[in-house]
Amino acid sequence: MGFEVFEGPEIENDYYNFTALNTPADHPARDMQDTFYLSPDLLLRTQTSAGQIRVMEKKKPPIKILSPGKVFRSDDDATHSPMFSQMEGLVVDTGITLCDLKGMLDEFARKVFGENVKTRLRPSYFPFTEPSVEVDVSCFECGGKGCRLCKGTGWIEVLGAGMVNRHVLEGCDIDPDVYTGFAFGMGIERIAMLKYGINNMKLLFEGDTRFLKQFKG
Ligand code: 2U9
Repeated sequence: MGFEVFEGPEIENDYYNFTALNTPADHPARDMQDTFYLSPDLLLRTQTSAGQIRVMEKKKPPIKILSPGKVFRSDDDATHSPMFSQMEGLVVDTGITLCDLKGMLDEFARKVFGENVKTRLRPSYFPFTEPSVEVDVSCFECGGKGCRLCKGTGWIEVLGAGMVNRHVLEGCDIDPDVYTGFAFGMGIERIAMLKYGINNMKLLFEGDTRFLKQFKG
């Protein structure tokens, strides 16, 4: 689809991880429970969007980047790990709309989950996108009729996305009255767990060859 891959640093400062992403100092996402701080200003990035700000500061639109990498959050149970992998994407240009996002997501869903899979957007909230959406795919197990995997709803949540908040563009000296953009983010392990029916995220990090063998070839 013509994305350039960009990888930023795993250690970030407060500005790139939070402030530049329209997350004010008193926002709950900054809570010490979620973020691993190394000093009052330095932290382990909680999202790869931190690095994408650096791209927007240096390069002016058109921007079309994918940002894969490890992120860190103080969260630990069967479906969460303190270190996991994200894939985020960002497209900024003149005339970019939510329709462009939906078209790209439809193609992504078909390639990853199967040709007959559809997507739907539900309203959500993230500080860095407005409007924000959660993205569901039609259940690839039952075709949307309702089963155990989709908990009878016919839909499975796979990622978050939205139109880049104008404050985020302004902070990078990009005029939000001229340029618009969409962004999306997903947890790669979560996508793999759904696709391969894995019930514990730790299995993906332990390196047990009895588990890994199933992915050979
Ligand atoms: C810039 C501005 C905005 C990236 C986005 C999400 C929505 C999202 C979660 C998915 C599962 C994080 O790994 S997760 O827990 N992410 O829902 N991420 S929009 O938005 C950006 C990116 C870059 C400059």
